[in-house]
Amino acid sequence: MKNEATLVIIKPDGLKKSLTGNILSRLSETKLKIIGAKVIQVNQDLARAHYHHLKEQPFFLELIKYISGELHGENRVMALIYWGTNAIGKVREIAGATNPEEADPVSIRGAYGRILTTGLFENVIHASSSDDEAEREIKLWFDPEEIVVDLYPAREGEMTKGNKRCWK
Ligand code: DAT
Ligand code: MG
Repeated sequence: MKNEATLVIIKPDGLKKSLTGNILSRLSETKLKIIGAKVIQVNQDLARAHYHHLKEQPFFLELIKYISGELHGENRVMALIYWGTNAIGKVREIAGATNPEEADPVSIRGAYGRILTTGLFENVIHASSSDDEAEREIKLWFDPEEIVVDLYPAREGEMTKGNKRCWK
């Protein structure tokens, strides 16, 4: 079996409810390796790019508010890359079904998720659903130097990228 990489996002509800430790403990049951991790604020562009496949859905705008923290007044998410054999399937299994009420009760979404009165699934974590999606998402959320394994071909860039800040 080949090694795979998969993107996990602990969404704003997970951080707001102080579930980060619990979720990381559950994910460690997979025995996969964390090869990248950071806490970031999700801007509109990233949110829309991440969920572009759902842009025709009636819940799209609320989903963007959810992942960007507007729904919870909590603009942090934790982004992680897990790596190892069958990483995508292993993480999807422990994450549980998209709908937290249909998810296995001992899965992460089954244990900690809920459905909002608006109907949006507040399901605590994101997990990549295929190899292609994982590559697209990891390249969207991480720069090559933030990952300790050379996952995909990269090129040398300029020392300072765009408006990226550096220490004084
Ligand atoms: P997943 O996150 O399991 O890959 P997805 O990519 O289809 O599922 O959807 C992304 C997010 O959108 C999901 O985590 C919660 C929300 N969502 C999906 N389908 C929904 C629905 N029918 N009603 C409300 N929210 C939904
Ligand atoms: Mg998905």
